[in-house]
Amino acid sequence: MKNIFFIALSFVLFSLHANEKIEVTNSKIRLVPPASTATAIYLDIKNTSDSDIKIASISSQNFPEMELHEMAMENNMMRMRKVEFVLVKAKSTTQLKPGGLHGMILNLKKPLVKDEEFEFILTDSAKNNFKFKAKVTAF
Ligand SMILES: [Cu+2]
Repeated sequence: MKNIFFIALSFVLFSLHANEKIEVTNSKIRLVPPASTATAIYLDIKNTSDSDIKIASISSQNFPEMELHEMAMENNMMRMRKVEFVLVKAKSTTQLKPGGLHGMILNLKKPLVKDEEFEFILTDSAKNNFKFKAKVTAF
């Protein structure tokens, strides 16, 4: 019984610790016209740990269809394309920002409202989840 308690406790401590590896700042969802069915989310992902982290997905209960994207030149045109993961090196910050990497929200079911806040989850390649919030912002 005692052992089970310790296993449970160390699991809780481990998950709490795992959550501290990443700090999200500057998160914002781009406000788009009501007719738009897609938008982007931008954020800075800081990795405070000693090992590289691969962000494998971004998700939200409010937005069932999300992807990680990058902007890239293709036949002299800037195009978006899906990426398998976003690398955040040890003790470094990776920015998801306009013109570069971003989270894509597809198939919006209802128009976004300025200043509305939603919760998102970043999941790394080891299946650790990192929660953060982002507000709908006009820019
Ligand atoms: Cu995109």
